[in-house]
Amino acid sequence: MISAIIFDVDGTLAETEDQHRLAFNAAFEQAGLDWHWDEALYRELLQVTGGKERLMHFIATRAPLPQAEADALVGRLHAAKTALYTEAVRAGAIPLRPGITEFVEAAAAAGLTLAIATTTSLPNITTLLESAFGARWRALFAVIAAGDMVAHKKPSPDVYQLALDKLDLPAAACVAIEDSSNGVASARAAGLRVIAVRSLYTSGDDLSAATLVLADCQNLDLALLAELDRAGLPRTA
Ligand code: XBP
Ligand code: MG
Repeated sequence: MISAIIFDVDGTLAETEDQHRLAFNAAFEQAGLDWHWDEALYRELLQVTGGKERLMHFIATRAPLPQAEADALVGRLHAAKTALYTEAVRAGAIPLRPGITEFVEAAAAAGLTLAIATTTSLPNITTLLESAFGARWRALFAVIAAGDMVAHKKPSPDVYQLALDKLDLPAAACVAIEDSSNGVASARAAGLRVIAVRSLYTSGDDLSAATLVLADCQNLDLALLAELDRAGLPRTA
């Protein structure tokens, strides 16, 4: 029986990625760099999960620097980007995806435990949840497993494994909600069943490793969890 739902954040709870992209670009400008990540480039760079890792990959492949300089620059840029991103979220720039609030409230009312397993930084999550649910978010979400709490980010299973450890539940008692192929791979590698929901920046991702693929979050329903508990659920794309 499924007793807990583990949510990804970026692309799943909210369409955050364009705000991340804008915050990266604003941080570049503040630092006097002429770098600009347009949507097409960002879609490509998203294959590298984690903002600091994404920056390091960009420097290594397109703007090479000595390693010590790159390390220092990535630290500074990422701190500036996090401040800019959280400021925008606090100002209400990022609503939750349609259907998420209803699904979260229904799951909580049904006594399911809710958790987060994400690559993004902790302040980004707490700011988003606070702006969406107010102070109640702490009561709604029992566990948060975030990017820098583990050694290896998605598609490694580490962050889902951490969420399971904190929940003190086996993978069989949980379902993950994801939007990207890296996220699906991470959850599957931790032994979880996965409901994948298509999102803007991951629309081209192969989600076929998910247990079930939905077109949008408005299709999320508690009845699906009961269906997942039954064998032979057909995959839909
Ligand atoms: C999301 C990410 C994150 C955000 C940026 O992946 O890769 O890195 O783009 O967050 P997922 P930070 O949804 O699979 O968890 O800059 O805070 O790392
Ligand atoms: Mg995601």
